This record gives sequence, structure tokens and C-alpha cells, in this order.
Amino acid sequence: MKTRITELLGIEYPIIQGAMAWIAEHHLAAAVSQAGGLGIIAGGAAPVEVIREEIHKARALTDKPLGLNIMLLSPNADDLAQLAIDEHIEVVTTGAGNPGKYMAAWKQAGIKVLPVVASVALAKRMERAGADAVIAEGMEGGGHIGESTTMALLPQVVDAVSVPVVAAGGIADGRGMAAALLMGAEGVQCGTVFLATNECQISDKYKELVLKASDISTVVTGRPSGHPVRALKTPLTRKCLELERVPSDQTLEELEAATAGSLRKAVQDGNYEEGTFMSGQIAGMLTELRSCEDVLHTMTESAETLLKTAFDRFR
Ligand code: TUI
Repeated sequence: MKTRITELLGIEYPIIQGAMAWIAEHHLAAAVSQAGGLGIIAGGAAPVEVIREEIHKARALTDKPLGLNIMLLSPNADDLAQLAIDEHIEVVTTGAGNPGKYMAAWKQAGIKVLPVVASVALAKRMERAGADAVIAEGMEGGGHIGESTTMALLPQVVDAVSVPVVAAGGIADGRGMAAALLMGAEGVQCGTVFLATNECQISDKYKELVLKASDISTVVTGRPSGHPVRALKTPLTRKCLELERVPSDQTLEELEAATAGSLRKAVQDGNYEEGTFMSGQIAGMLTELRSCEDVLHTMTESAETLLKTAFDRFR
């Protein structure tokens, strides 16, 4: 399947693996890139040397293009932004903010830049700043989210910019991909679907919770802090929602203490009581572990079939 995104990124399938802090490391990113999508290493809040090592390990597994995500709330964002240049990363994606101040340096280095946006306003600003494409992420997705759904945000972003648009949030199969392409997207970014892959290195507990999830298994916490996060319902999200009901300086402090380091506890320790198991709403659709290659191939083939046969279904 050829789109401006496959051409821009030099990939076979118009599918980007979403960056997920602590999760999107070299095994996962290399597997996705090697299979013909774009694998992304998540910088998260990790030290630069840890991420440099992840990039080197991914490069040893694949010679296909590789992405690095800069999470803009990270205290290490400046250093990770420079790391992308030093390590000759082909593609940078950003999340949770406005990457305007890094844009000129990345473009100068020949890096393709795809900021994640959650609004039309930021999409337009990013296009003016030189973004090669934008990733429009709806609030169906996991982790830190905006206010709009993919269904509402995507066509509005498509109308607002001329650069290619990648759809994200709530897409995990060929139906979602076909719908996004019909709405004008030229690629999709998926995170949750890659949690349920053999190559993903998260704890067995995390995978089990994703596979067991239903359509209503996720919840959004953190709204009072200004950084809403979607995750699977667990004892910790229940505690967060209780504390958030009457926000005060004290409850916000308690929330900060309860959630600090909680994603790592989910990813590495499978700590059900204290972990934050970030996931999108589409987790309810995932029932078995697959290979990254199977995810990319099946999603694209199914989207192609649906797009080719759609008209006949309504005759
Ligand atoms: O960034 C994500 N997803 C994430 S980041 C993350 S780590 C984290 N953990 C707890 C709290 C906060 C972060 C986990 N998941 N997705 C991309 C994304 N970007 N979603 C929403 C946004 C966004 C929101 C507001 C981007 C820009 C923005 O406004 C920027 C501006 O200045 O206008």
C-alpha cells in the first residue's frame, strides 16, 4: 500500500508503532521496522545513555528506518532531541507538547519530524514550523490524551493542513485502518495492538490484563493535574479517581506520590496493585498474542480488501 507516508518514511506498510514509555524498546521497535512498518523507540523520561544503547541494539537487529519519540514533558527532552541528531535517527515523533524549539535543528539534520497533535490549532502550528506530517491522536488511545475523539479530530486536521496526516487512537485492525484512510489519513499509528505481540517485552501480567480487557476496561485519571492518562482499570486507578473527586493541594500530592514510577511497576514488575497499565480503548478487541509481522500484514491486507469491496456491500 503506497501513500505519502510510506514514501516519506521509506516503509512498506503505512503503520507506525506508537511510542510507549518503558515499553517501546529495541526488541519491539526493531521487529516492527524489520517487518516493514516504522518502529519507534520511546525516549520517555529515560537517561540519554539508556536510549542511546536502545538505538544501538535496534540498529543491530534491523537496517530499516527507525524512529525516536521525544516526550516533551521529560526533563531530558533537550538531550534526547540532540541524541536523535547524533545517532542519525531517520524519524522523530513527539508527544505531550509543542516541539517548535527543536524543529529547525531536526530539519537541518535531515530528520523527518511527525509531531503528535490533539487539536487542529497545534496541527496548523506544526505545519508552519516545518513538520513533514502530523499524527492526529484521539482520546480513545492509551496514555496521555487530549479531549477529542479520533472520529471527530481526524477529518478536521485533514482539512486544516496540507502535509500528510497519520491517524492514531482506537485503531487495531483493518476496519479501523480503512476508516482512517477513508477520512483522509495516509497512515495509522497504533500502540495498544503492539502490547499483545510476542516481541513486546512487558510483564506477563500486563499482557494478561490487555488480553482480558473488554470495551469498557479503561478509565481516564489525572484530569485535575492537567495530564489525563488512559489506563486499564486497576486498584490504583480506582484510588486515583477517589482522590480526584475533591481535588485539593493535599490530594494532588497524594496522587503524585501514588502514581510516580507506577508505569514502570506495571511494565517491569507486573505489579497489579501499584502499577499503571496504560492502554487504549481498543484493548477489548485483542484476544491473542501475535507477531508484529502478522499485525502489520493482516491489518493492511484487511484494510485493502475492505476498501476494494466497500461499494459492493451497499448495492
Ligand atoms: O504523549 C502521548 N502519550 C503519552 S505521554 C506519556 S508519559 C506521561 N505520563 C503521565 C502524564 C503525562 C505524560 C504517556 N502517554 N501521546 C501524544 C499526545 N500528545 N497526546 C496528547 C498530546 C498533546 C496534548 C497537548 C500534545 C500537545 C498538547 O498541547 C501542546 C501545546 O502547547 O499546545
